[in-house]
Amino acid sequence: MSIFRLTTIEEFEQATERLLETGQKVGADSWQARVKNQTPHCKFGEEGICCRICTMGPCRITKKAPRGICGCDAHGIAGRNFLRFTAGGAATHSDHGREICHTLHAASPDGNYQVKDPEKLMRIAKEWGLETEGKDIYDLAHEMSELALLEYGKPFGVQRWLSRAPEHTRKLWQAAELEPRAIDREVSTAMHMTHMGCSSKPEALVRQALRAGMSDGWGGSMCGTEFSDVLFGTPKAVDTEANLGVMKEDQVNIIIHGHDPSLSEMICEYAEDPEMIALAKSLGATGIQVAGVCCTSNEVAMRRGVPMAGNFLQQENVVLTGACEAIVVDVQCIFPALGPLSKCFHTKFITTSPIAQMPDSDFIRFNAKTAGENAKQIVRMAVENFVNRKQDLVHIPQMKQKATVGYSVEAIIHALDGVAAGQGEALGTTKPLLDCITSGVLRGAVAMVGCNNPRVRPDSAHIKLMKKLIKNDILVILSGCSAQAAARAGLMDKRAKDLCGDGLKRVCELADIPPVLHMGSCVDISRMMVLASKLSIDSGLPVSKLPLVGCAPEWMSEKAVSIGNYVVATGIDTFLGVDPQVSGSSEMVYWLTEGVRDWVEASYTVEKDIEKLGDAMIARIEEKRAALGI
Ligand code: MSK
Repeated sequence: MSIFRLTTIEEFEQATERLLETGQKVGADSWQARVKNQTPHCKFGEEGICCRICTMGPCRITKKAPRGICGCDAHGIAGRNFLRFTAGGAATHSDHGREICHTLHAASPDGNYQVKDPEKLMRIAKEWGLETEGKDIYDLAHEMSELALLEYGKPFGVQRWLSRAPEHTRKLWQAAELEPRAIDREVSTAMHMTHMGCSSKPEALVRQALRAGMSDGWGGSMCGTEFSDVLFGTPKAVDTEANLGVMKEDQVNIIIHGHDPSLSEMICEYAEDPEMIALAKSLGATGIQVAGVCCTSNEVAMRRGVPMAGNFLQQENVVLTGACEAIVVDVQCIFPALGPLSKCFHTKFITTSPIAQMPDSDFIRFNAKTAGENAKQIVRMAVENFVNRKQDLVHIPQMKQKATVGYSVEAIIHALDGVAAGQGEALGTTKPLLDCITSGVLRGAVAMVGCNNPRVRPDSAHIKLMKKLIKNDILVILSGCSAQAAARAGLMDKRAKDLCGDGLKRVCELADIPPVLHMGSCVDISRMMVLASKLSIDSGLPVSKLPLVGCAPEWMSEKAVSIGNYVVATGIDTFLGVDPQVSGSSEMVYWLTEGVRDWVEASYTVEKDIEKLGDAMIARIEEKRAALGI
């Protein structure tokens, strides 16, 4: 049996240093260099008190100039910026969800996409009150996709998915006017409210920020997750590997990066095509290796066990290995820097979506109808590029860890013996998990999500917190780049149970799970909302009373703020390691860290000292336990 140990942050950094040396040889730019050039950052921007909403400005708030030209103060400016930031994130996730609905609409028995989880489709259809008896599964898929697409623009009513939430939560939402109406409407309302001469009252801006976030997590993202499962299969536990060492020196390496599984699923299919493998062999490679970066990686790792090369701040590293034949991207979190960087190597930088078009890339427009042809063209392009590799630039850090991933809500319930689960009609019960929590075997759970951010030593906060939490018998569920940090370090190896407290270790052994569970990509935080709701319904306790908190220690994107807002709005206290750029307004700080608690029984905590952030989460979990008398 091989000896297990975690990969350290220092080892991550040494590998990066070595890759940056290659970069220097070929004159490549790097995010590390750009961070230096951009530091110090603009203080007004950091504090959220620069207004660029009309051309009378930009206006910046200082002691001498406490109001912008229109008279808006720091609170209104920071509030409007925060709401616009949220709207950007909600729009992005929700548009991803919309694309998935369109892919579902294009599904057919003999087309590019099939329905891989018909039971889940039936379950959702029943939830939505549709007659399923005797209906052709593809007719049902098309009907469901049309209904889902209507959720984006319906003139009346609130999101269908809200019916999944516990009654108590729904009442809070209703009372606080947080129920999202049409998904697109909440983004439009956010943009309207923040137009010059509209809202400047922090309370109103924060309320809409929560509602726009809700239209993402309980709207667009939920469409994205649920219908991706229908199309590509609901994840179940699967073994994979993580870190740059998953790339292979003797194979064609195709890196898929972005978020939408419609593209990556097809690339994976065609990379296994015997014709493509034969072509690769004829050109001197032994095969084709597909590996992922960011959330595209999470999607295909969860469903197919495709290895994970790295997370957000590793995206340049995959090119710097000199062994990347193509980096194929769809949408979101893609550095435009990949264009010029790829030009320093033989790498093809292939963009595929009209939403994310970048200079110095080969644009192969991908769509559901032509997906097969597009994917084949991309895979061929990568394979044919193998001969252009410059051998003297090739260096793949021999560093990887085993990981078991694929923990959808269904898979978690199944692993913890909550009966049915799997792919069946009913979700099963979370009672076994609740029993572990009530008895104190598990103290609680933390949902850790989010990105990397150069403001934090990459992945150090994620890994430090995870180690601390599992040692304290707290189960950690993960998504996005946070999940990849865990996998790269080795925390998703089942042997990481030895780093846990006795209680969690026992649960890991009995359920045969790793101590940190990969729930998917950033849209899949909707899975966490479903799980929290299920725990609340099964226990009869409000979500806010469960010993459960959220955390984003290294977040950076607009999507992360939208996520944070719907997690808080669902009643889950959320801990941030990076400031949300509102510190220039004491009123905004108040509303986010205290005021919203009156509406949703939860709020934000911001703490940049990671040790203290971990302590604060554990303390909050213990407080909740004490309040329940457990
Ligand atoms: S990819 S949003 S860096 S988690 Fe979803 Fe990672 Fe954050 Fe992008």
